[in-house]
Amino acid sequence: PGGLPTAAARQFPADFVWAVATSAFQIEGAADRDGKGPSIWDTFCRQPGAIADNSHGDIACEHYDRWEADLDLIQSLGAQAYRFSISWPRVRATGDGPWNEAGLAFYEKLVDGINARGMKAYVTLNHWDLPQALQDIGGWGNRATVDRFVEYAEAIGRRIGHKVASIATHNEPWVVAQLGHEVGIFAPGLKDRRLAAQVSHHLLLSHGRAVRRLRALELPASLGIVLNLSPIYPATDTPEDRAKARLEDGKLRRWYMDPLFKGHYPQDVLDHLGDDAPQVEDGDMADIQQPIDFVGVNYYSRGMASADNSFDSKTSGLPLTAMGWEVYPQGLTDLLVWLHRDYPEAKRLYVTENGGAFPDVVGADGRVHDADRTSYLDTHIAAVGDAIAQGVPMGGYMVWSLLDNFEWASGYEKRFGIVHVDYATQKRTPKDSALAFRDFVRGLKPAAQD
Ligand code: PNW
Repeated sequence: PGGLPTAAARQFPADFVWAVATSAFQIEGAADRDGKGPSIWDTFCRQPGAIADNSHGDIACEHYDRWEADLDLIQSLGAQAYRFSISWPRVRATGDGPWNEAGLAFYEKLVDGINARGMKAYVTLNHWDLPQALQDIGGWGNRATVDRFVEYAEAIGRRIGHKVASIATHNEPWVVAQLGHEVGIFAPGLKDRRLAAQVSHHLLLSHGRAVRRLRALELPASLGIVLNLSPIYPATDTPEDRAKARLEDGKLRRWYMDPLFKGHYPQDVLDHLGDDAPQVEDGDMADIQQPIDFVGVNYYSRGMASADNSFDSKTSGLPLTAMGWEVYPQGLTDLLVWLHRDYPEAKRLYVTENGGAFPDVVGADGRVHDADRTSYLDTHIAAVGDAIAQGVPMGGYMVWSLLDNFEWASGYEKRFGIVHVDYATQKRTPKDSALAFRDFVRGLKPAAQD
């Protein structure tokens, strides 16, 4: 086994799941085929200046038509599971009217194809592509969207819930609330702090109520949620920077983890929000605190807090990815260890996304030599091994991403794939990092590979 030497020196449990991840809007294309309605990302992409290369998701990786070959590819890379998301407006165009049989059938055959190849399906219900028709009546700011989401969760549970390993309600509610409704760089592109706080509450409430509805179906699937988390370090040891780091950790991590596992919002963040704190109705907090089976952690980099915002990643001395994000594998170990220490109620943790955007170097041999991505994966998988050695109950590790794809506001310019996509021809070429990942997984579990 070659390519990931640091990771290979670590111990992983025999049932640890090695996987690759994608999301619907970023790969499917087929934006208006077979009864799919528009999502808020279809709309946002048409807003001038919203996307770096003025691109959109109409075609993307054409996964809607190429799903079978893509599943063959995932299997050939030795993945034991595939994390993907369902496009809500593909299965219910307006989020409220009739169900779209063609959309439901697409995901059912995808899951059947995953299972037929001996892999497990890890489903995400909301990876950001809310039906535009729901946005037109207030989107996640409207409490009625909670009810629509629970209906959607139940429909998916009934259709495919008995043949998937896992269902996550939301992907990265912080990103939806903050980047979508306060900073405004992601769909729906709004800039309103009070609205963003209310959105975060409705996302959490819809999570809890969807979990309760799915539990009633008595499915074999494990149920949970996926959060984007980073350890937040103070830039210096001053009391000011330490206080800033605590507040930033409150906004990113405790704002979601405290309601999920302790039944309340963190008081310091509520105080910080003041009049912008969300409206919470009787029973909401109990609904949010439904027991779940796992928390998925998406980790890309550390966070650095300085009271005067003077910290600059460009001068930190750490290597940077093409996104400008610092490469800091120790942050993943710290994050997982601290998460388990603070929230032992979260029974199992997964790394549901980890990876990096790097420039691809195509060799004379036609291969894609992405040594920096291979190194990133190696050191971060080793960091997960270090967390396991410290007693963190880890369930698996999922590479972001299987394919180069639509990287949201960055369009197609940033490439996160371990498989290269030539968008002119849709040709897939596994990069060196994909081959290293395959060899690493094979080397770890010789019995599981025939
Ligand atoms: C995640 N941030 O997004 C998403 O789950 C993926 O769909 C995405 O492709 C991947 O990470 C890489 O970006 C994030 O600025 C985007 O804090 C931005 C942030 C965090 C997560």
